Amino acid sequence: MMGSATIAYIGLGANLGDKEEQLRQAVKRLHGETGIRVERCSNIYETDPVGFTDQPPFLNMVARIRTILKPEPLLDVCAKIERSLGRVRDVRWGPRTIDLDVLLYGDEVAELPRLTIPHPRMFERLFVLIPLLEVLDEDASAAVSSREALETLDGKEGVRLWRKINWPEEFEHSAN
Ligand code: GSY
Repeated sequence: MMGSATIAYIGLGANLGDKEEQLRQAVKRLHGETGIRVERCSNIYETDPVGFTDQPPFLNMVARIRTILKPEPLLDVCAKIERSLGRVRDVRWGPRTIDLDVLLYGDEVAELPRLTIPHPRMFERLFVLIPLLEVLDEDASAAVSSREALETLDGKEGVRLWRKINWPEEFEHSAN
């Protein structure tokens, strides 16, 4: 049924509340959406805040999904999951209970009214690139640029492995 679907990558981050549980819930809710299947999940990383640095560390991860949704409906689903987990539209760059960003959508390069693909800052962010490269298809058009960006960025500071993730097995046994 999802045969003609597109592979997309969602970056997830949280730095308020029970950060790991919020990430897990967000992944489960993505997978529970009609027209979305979570195929792979990166490990979870604890990461130093980028941008506004006077805030708690984040937990970040990336999910590879297969979806029949177009990019903007997919963005709407991400916003719906953020709201369902208590996110309010808050200070730009500030702390958040949960954040879901559409990083890549197939091989598309697009400036849509509400969305730019690839995500405009993803190649500058270790907290995106390190988990992304765990789940990114070798033949994705962004694979080479992502690997090059990771090599160019200074060291791997500020990104620490927090939890190994085994999707979907261990999610089936967690609460909720
Ligand atoms: O863009 C996502 C929100 N965000 C993050 C994040 O997810 N991780 C880290 N380490 N820093 C961040 N700064 C912002 S804004």
